[in-house]
Amino acid sequence: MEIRDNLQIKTFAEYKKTYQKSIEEPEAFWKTVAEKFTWTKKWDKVLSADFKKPEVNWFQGATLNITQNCLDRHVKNHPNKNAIIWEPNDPNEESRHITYKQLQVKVCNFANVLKQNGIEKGDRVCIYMPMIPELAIAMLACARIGAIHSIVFAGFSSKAVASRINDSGCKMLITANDYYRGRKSIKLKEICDEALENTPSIETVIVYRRTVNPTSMKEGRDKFWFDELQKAYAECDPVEVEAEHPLFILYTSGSTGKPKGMVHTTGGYMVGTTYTFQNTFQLNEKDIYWCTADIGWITGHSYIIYGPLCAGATTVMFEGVPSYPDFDRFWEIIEKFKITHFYTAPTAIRSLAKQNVKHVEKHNLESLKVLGSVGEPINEEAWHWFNDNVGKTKCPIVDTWWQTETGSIMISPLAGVTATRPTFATLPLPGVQPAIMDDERNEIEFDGKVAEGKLTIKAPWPAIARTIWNNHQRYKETYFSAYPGYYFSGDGAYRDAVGNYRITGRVDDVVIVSGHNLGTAPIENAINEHEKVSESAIVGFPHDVKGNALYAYVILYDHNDATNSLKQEIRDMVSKNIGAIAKPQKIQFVTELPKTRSGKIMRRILRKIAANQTENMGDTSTLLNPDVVEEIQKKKV
Ligand code: 7RM
Repeated sequence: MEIRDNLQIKTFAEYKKTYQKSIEEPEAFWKTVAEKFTWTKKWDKVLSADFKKPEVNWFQGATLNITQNCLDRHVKNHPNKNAIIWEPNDPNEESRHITYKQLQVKVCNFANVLKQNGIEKGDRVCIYMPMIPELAIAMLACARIGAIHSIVFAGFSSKAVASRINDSGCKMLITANDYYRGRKSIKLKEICDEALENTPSIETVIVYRRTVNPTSMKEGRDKFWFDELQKAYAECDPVEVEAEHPLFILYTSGSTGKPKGMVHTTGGYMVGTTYTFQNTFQLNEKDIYWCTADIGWITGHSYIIYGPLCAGATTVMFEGVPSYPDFDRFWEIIEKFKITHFYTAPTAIRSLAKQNVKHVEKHNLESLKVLGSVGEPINEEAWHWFNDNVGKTKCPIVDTWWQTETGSIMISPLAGVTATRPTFATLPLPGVQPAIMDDERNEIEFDGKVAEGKLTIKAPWPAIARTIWNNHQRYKETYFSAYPGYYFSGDGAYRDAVGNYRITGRVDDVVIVSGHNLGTAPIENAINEHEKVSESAIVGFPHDVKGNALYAYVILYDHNDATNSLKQEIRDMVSKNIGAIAKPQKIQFVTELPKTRSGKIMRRILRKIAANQTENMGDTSTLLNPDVVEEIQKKKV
């Protein structure tokens, strides 16, 4: 598979034709795509699946190694092309350019470190590292020998690491001593040491020295990355694995209970992420692609590493934050590397849009061709700011809807090929069959009229997660029980008269007030329509009479507007747009909402505050802004 081959859709007519074929003859369609890849043995059957069981198998009987597709193949064709360009947190530290050849050597070298420490095919390896090339090297080294990586975002707490290690029984932990993110120093090894007090399955810890600071090491267990490399060969043959062999586990938080270890397998995930990468972003050979996500999230797995590298692209990795040393860091990096494709999150766009526009104007962004957005619905204002100030109205914005569970992009414009529409993810990628379900749980078939309801997918696609680690029952209940025969996304969607999809938000946040099911997303939308409101979050809290009542947390553009009369205006607005039943009982003006780094509001925390159940807040270390929790609590109404 190379960047531009005849699988890249180039016109709207071609999209239509390809989409039709992918739906009518899915096996024939995906076979053509899969044939572009390197397999050690071809499949006996392209697809066998049953969403009722549920069970999904792609390319059964085939064997492969994904690193042959993202490394060896390109080393043959363009060894000196940059695979990874890395930008450090500190702009005065040197950036690193790693070619495909160099990356292959580093991956193979480290794969031997894994082997010499007893890691074999099928073993789980936990990776807990900052955004440095060694994180990519560690994950690819696992894939090289068929070990299953479980990457834990480096912003997570020791408890979060320990519970993830224990859930999947990891034998090894790969980490760094410490690092800087913005101005903040993070002592990663110390966090690991705390976690390691309760992780009996870990035999070895490999520590990469990111700084020269002293690091405490436990004799017999902890080993430095470089010491181990010295002892290891540079060549390592790829281990042949079955198409359905697990490639990685990635934990995603549920609305309740412990995180779910989503299991992604090798063949389908490779085909799905690469095909969607090529078609969504429409890269050319010389383009420089930058996705600002952390590799600890699915976006980083699929669209910093596996998709781009399998396609032979140059992918940029950034260690820092958008605000350090100043709010122009993103724009500076785009100028520095002449980025052509820039993929980021609405939360980042909104926070940068709040800054003086001079930060953007200071930099030459002419290299940009395509912009992308992912993680949450992008509001109209943010969309236009991005389009006008960053894209200078010349770059299509691909608003990509997908999930940890889907593995690859599901609904999105194809850059420059299909039309964009602000706030709409628009059309499904080939092979993806979305469906909208009504309140009676029936599908609302597309008939040229608008529709709104719950978003499901009615046929398997190659990169879907196959199970939850050690808990297939929970997989079935969470995704395949609400609508038998369909995958339920947990999101709501609106479909316009020509078939464009707009994601309206999570629907699992439903509150029952006096027996009425109220989705929180539409109420938030109504509140956000007030000109003084920048953002809001609605949760339910127990109420003697109504069962539940609604609590609204509201951010204003100008906090000085926080008055009782504004509260009344907000209630009226909800009344008018949705109905009196949806009027929030309590409204609290806040300056920030608790958010994950990918921009998702943590409603779990807001629910606890509203219900006065603040003794046990649970793990708040996944928050971008943990301090905000106390602030909100203090001013509770
Ligand atoms: C890729 C990722 C998944 C949830 C999903 C949605 C929301 C993601 C969009 C979006 C509107 C988008 N995986 N979401 N992308 N909502 N428009 N383009 O974020 O597992 O972390 O989150 O994110 O609610 O269900 S995730």
